[in-house]
Formats: sequence, C-alpha cells, structure tokens
Amino acid sequence: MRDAKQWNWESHGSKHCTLNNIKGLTPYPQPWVDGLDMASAQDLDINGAFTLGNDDCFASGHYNPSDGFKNTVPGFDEYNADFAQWDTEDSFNVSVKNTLGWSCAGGNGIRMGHNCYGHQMKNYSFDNVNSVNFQGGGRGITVQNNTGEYPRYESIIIKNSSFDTTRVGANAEIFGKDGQEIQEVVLENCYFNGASGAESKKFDFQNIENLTVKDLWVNGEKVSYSSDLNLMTRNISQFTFKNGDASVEENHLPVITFPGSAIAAYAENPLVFCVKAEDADEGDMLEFAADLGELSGKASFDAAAGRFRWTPSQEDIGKSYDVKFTVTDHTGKPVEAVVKLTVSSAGNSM
Ligand SMILES: [Ca+2]
Ligand SMILES: [Ca+2]
Repeated sequence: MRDAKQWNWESHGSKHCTLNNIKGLTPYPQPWVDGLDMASAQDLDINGAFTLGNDDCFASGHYNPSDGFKNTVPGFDEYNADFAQWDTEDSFNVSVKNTLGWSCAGGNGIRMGHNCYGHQMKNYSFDNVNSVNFQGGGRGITVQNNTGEYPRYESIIIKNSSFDTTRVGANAEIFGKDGQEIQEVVLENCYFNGASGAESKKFDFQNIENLTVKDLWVNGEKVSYSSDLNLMTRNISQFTFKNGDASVEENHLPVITFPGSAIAAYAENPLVFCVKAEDADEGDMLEFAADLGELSGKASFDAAAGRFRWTPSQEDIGKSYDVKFTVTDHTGKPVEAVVKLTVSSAGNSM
C-alpha cells in the first residue's frame, strides 16, 4: 500500500481477518494518515506491519458517522460513495503483533476510543508494537472516552512494546469512565523515552478495575521506585506495580526548598547558607552535594551540613556564577537545583 488518501490500513466492519506482514507507506505529511486504523473490527489478527504515515501509528475507535473523508480527487466520488456510512459494528478481539509505526509528525503511538459514538471496543492485545516520531497527538498511549457514549472497554493488554515519546508530553493516559471502569489493563515490559521536562515521565491511569504495570522502562531506566516516574492514578480498584518479582517501592523524591534560583552576594562579605530539602517519606536520609563550577577552589561546600560558603572579591563585582546543588534520598536518584549568585559591590549591602 502506498500514498494513502487517509489511513494506510483500515478495517471497517471486517470479521475474522488476519493480516500478515503488511506495509503501508505514505511518506508525506498529509493530515490524518494513520498507520493502522482498525475502526470497527471483530476477531482481527495483525502479525507483522510496517507503516509510515502522519497520524496515529495504531488507532481504533475512529468511527465515522457523518463527516467522513470525502474524495480528494475530483471525478471519482463513486469510489467512495459510502464515505458517510462506515463503521456501525462494535470492535472486539483485536490482536496486534510485531509492528513498527512511523509517523511524519502527527498522532500518537496507540490511540483508542476517539469518535466511537457508543460502539463498544472490548478486547485489545498488543505485543511487540513499536511506534516512532509521532508528536501531534501528544501521547505514547491514549485510551479515551470520546465521542458520545463511552466505548466500554473490557481488556487492554500491551506487552513488549516501545513508544518514542521524545516529542510528546505524556507517555500514557489510559482512562476508563466514572462508573464504567475498564476491567483489565496490563502494561508489561514496555519502553518509553519521554522528552525532557516536567511532563516527560507522565503516566496517568483512571477508572480501571484491575491495573497491572510490570517491568516499565522510562528514559532508559527500569522503574524500581514510584518516584522514577510522574505517576497519576485515580479510581484504580486493584493496582499491581512490579519490577520483576518485586513490588515497585513507593517513594517521593526530595524537594529543594532553599535556595531558590538566585541569590545576591556582595564583595568582601561572606555568603553562607545551608541548602534545605524536604522528603515526604518519614526517616528518608538525605545527602547533599554541590558542583561549584567556576567557584571551585574559591567557595566551599560542607556536604554533611549542606552548607555553602564563599566570600566574593572585588574582581567578582558585576559577575554571576552558577552553582548546582544536588540532594539525594535513599534511592540514589539526584534532585538538582541551580542557583545563580550575582555579586555587587559591598556598598550595596548596607
Ligand atoms: Ca488518527
Ligand atoms: Ca524519598
């Protein structure tokens, strides 16, 4: 399949289909070009797929009630005369294995439940499903509730899969609906390489009866503490969170409360302060360290006390220096704060 006008591969009410080693290559940034979009499929097996498009690498639940995809080529309307009449079947028993989905820029890795208009989306399993370069949809995995009546998911199993989330804010958002929980969600041995920044480790799970997250990899590290990711959960009846056979340990990273991002210093006046940090876990011992940067050999840092000490000279007047402080709890995962020290003449300190 080459140069799709909308989605590379579609299902549309198919039953008992098997697709082996398919390819769909639409190598330009036309909008809406999903790699695999199984809008309405029953008992579908995909084993082996390579797709290039410009929207979701895998999608299901894009039912198409009225707005459709009209022909983009004038004069050929008869070939798409039913564009407004697709997809009236529920979707269930969809198995996807051994795929690579590559987006020019749009979409998500896996997107489910958008525009399903009350049709049910029951059982989905993914194994060795991989997706790269998507950006526009903002998520590695998104399981949604739109549009209209909730799709009443029953089981979503995702194993041995990878999501190139370097360009998006959230690794996974898997949402059941209030009062209509997803019965089972499994995320096992899956890899996410979130972008830098506060959102880069975001996983959000809501309204799930039985959630299992096991052997999760984020930014090249296997998750062994809850603080290794930015985890949000709401209304999860049973949550099993494992690293191998061990449970992922609940932890909070320390928060540096002093100093802030800038401190004023004055020539010939000693600048002395202690780095302060709080850790929400009772009894968690904190260790302090400092990278003095350009002030190495001039300033000092007492790690046991967390105390920084420096007396700027006349030559430092008008200059700024960055010092990086690091606080580490028992997990050994550093929390950093960079402070800019700006020096004025001593007279200003009066
Ligand atoms: Ca899509
Ligand atoms: Ca802690």
